[in-house]
Amino acid sequence: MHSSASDARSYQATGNLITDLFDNLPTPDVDWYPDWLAPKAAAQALQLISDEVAWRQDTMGTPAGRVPLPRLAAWQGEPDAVYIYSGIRNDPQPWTSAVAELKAAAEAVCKTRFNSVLLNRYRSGTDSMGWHADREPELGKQPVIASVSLGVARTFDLRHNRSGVIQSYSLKGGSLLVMKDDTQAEWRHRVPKEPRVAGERINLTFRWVTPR
Ligand SMILES: O=C(O)CCC(=O)C(=O)O
Ligand SMILES: [Mn+2]
Repeated sequence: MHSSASDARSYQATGNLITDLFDNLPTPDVDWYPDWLAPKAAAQALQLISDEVAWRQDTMGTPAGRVPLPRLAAWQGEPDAVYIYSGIRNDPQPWTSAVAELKAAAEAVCKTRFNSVLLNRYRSGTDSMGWHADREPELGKQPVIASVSLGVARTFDLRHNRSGVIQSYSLKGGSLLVMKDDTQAEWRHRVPKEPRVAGERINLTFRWVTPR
């Protein structure tokens, strides 16, 4: 007969090992407020922002030529908050009123100032954003980025660069996810395609861009 005491010990050891593995999972430096806006305020902001923002269909270069990005976008902010990506200089559009209101509310929670916002509009579940980190030099080393979501919930994946661990959030309408500290340096993030999602989502990421 094998000793049941030794079996018990090995189960215990395995149990502790698994617990330790989970305890040691890397976690991103984020603050998560799932119910940041009341449902009515979130629905109103979605309507106002869809209507008041000058949405653009940007394109990206591929080996097969330029193709439309799978989403609409806009950039608003102070006149000196110029943002360069893919070699393109993006002068901000002036703040519109519903966007400015959300900015003030996000500044109050984050206890920091924002001088710009990137707006992304996912027209349905087939719109998306691929893996990236927001690491442009004008954002600084440890940027605070306040991500406000309106409309249907979409999955937001954060993948730890070193371990490959993925932490997923469901960014529902009215939620606020604040990414800070080493989140951009140590993680990438994306909004994957979810073809079964029918509705529209708007996301606003408020940022501080070093003025040029
Ligand atoms: O839509 C989102 O939740 C993410 C948007 C994003 O990563 C970005 O604007 O850089
Ligand atoms: Mn991003």
